[in-house]
Amino acid sequence: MATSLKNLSEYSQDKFTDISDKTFGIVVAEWHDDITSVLCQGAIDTLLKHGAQKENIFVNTVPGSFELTLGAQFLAMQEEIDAVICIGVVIKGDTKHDDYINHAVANGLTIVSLKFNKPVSFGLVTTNNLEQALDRAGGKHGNKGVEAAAAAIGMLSF
Ligand code: RBF
Repeated sequence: MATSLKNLSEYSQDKFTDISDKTFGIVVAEWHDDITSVLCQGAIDTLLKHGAQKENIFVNTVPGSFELTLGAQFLAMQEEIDAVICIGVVIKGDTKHDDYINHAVANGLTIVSLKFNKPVSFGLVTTNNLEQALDRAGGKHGNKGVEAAAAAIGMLSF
């Protein structure tokens, strides 16, 4: 995984299970969609690279990151979905909206994952400014969508 010392979205795939028959739901927030679309593509490319079938990847959008939780729940409750990947970008502003949204999403996705006993990965990029977000969407800090997909595959391999 990427760290401040290791910038690329590297991950260990030694123990990845066969995902050719697995079904993935991706929820993408429309806020900052120029960035979330890049993260989403990173997630899709990663699933395909590791053997997922294109027809087994379902992408849905929600208005903003706050809605990722319910979007994830709509997907997780479907029996045929094996794992859910959530993508959003929340950038700090003049108010504390980012704190409220980020905590709500982190807590909400945890609950959905435990409620449905399925991997629900947290591809929420939470930054102080636009530049930091771009750095994490195919920039110098890799692509967090790639890492969110890798986490979902990793948990399916658990
Ligand atoms: N949604 C995001 O995905 N990213 C943001 O950076 C973001 N900033 C917001 C800032 C404010 C002040 C508000 C009120 C909402 C913001 N939202 C953002 C939208 C939020 O996730 C949600 O879609 C709306 O609050 C409607 O429930």
